[in-house]
Amino acid sequence: MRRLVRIIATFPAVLLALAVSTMPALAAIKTVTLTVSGMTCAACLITVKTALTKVHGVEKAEVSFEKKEAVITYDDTKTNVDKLKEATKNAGFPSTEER
Ligand SMILES: [Cu+2]
Repeated sequence: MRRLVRIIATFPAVLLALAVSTMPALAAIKTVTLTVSGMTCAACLITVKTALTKVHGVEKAEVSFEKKEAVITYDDTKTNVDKLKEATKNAGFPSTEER
């Protein structure tokens, strides 16, 4: 009986350890907003969106022509903001991170 109590008592600690060890995987998904310059029509938007979506690690790229910005959801273990900025620049639309 006493052993059972001990097992029950250690259970939350095991759960906590498990939660902490799986946390980096959850924290890896990030969202960044980039201000994209040079977009003059809807085709530019598609170019920027395609360029961003092609980057390995990008899950979603919402590009707004009116707001001149791109909201990108990405896995930060696979890519980073510099690579995203490089992708829009290489497509002909330099961007900067919004803060
Ligand atoms: Cu255009």
